[in-house]
Amino acid sequence: MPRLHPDALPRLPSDIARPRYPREALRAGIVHLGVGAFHRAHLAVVNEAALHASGDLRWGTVGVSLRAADTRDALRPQSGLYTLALRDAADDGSPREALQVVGNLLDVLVAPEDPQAVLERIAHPDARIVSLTITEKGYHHDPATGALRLDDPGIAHDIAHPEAPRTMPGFVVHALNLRRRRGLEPVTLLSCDNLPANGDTMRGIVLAFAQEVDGELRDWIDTHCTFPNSMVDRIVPRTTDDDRTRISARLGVDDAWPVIGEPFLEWVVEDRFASGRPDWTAGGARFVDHAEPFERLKLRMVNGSHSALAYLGAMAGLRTVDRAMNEPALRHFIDALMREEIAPTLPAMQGIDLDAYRARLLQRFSNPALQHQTKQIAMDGSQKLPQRLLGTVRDRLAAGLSIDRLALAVAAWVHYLRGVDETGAVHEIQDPLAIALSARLAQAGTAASVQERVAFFTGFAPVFGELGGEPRFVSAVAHHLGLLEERGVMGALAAMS
Ligand code: CS2
Repeated sequence: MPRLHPDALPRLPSDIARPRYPREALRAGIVHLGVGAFHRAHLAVVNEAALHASGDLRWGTVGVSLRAADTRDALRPQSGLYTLALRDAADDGSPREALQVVGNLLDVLVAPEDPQAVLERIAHPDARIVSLTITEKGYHHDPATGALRLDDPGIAHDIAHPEAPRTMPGFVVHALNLRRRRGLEPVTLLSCDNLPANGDTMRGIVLAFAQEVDGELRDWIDTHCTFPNSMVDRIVPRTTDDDRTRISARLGVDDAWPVIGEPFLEWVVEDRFASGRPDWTAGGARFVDHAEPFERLKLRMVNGSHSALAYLGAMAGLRTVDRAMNEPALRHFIDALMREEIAPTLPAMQGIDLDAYRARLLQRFSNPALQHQTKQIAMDGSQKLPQRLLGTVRDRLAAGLSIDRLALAVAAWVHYLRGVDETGAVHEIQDPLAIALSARLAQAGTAASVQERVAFFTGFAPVFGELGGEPRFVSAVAHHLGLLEERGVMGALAAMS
């Protein structure tokens, strides 16, 4: 089968959407760091709609992979084109999908191969927005406090090597230095990761790094660049070989790396852009003055319950989120977790009906056409738990409210860290703090009771902050971990309802 390529666009089946603007005239107004499946199924798609609506050709995208070359290797022969497949189930339960070939990704740079090319791309006069989806660990921060870890080896390396950085803060700050020296316009730094106050967090990290390089650079960035907060939401499971085969067959050409997503999409962005922006409202984005309430809603409701489902589901041997949702006890638990413990911590928001939000979320998690792996969501728990579950725990404890269901979710993470599920299948702990976590667990394991083990484990400040010293938290997590160890996931759920 020939490869997906601009020359093949006119011959695609007529039901497949495709770029309708002169791609060859696009300029790279956006440099996107972390050009993975999520970016290609979310920001790039919204940007595509804006291009179609406005015809403003300043806003093409150059993607950057900070680590692997696989996306570049798949997409360069396709001249950056790829397919988005939006999947859900028809009324009879059969999977259905709508396909769109997306065109605004012009090129993909692989940072470790050519760091200079990445610096020059961000320092290019055409660049106006640097957007990011690099996952939580790409920020090299302390998950509990949000502060840049100056002792991180990658950060220490990058402070000393302006010409060949390796980390996001290194690339961004050294490239901004080039822009400043060359008298170029400032840029907007747009974090689209699942971090609390992602723009403010990014700003803190960039300014802390810049301070190490040059105080004047720090002040220039602070005065001229902007860091809008944003909330992004679309479930994007990892692409499988079956997806590749099925989608290529429908296209009639081979797409080496299509991306899969649910039809649902939300993007709420603070309207603070240093050097202009596309009109992303055409693709469903909403511009607001303050995104923080939307982020909190999303991180706690969507991601908090997603992580709970992932750890409980994975330990019970349930491979995908929809299968976990098919277990009545788990579905009931997630519904009650949101209704009773998460939703009451959220401020009232105009236009948001929390019951409807929860009902739609249960439906989204049940989408059988996504096959979203519980173990994919289970990754990087140390980076995710603070904003997904622990903030809610803190708010409830401060108000003297119960944390029973939240504590089971946290206990499920600790249970998952033992590396083997209830069916005996072994899983690797993929987490930037995996070594520290397993060392802590091993040390805690020598103590006598589950209470003592949890007290020791939750003393791990980078994740738990001061919560490890909170007896109500430690007791509740220990209670549930004890049940999980004795009776398994279903037994622990049964003991709760
Ligand atoms: C998931 C998210 O992998 C994960 O940790 O919880 O990627 C989730 O699917 C998205 O944030 C939904 O918007």
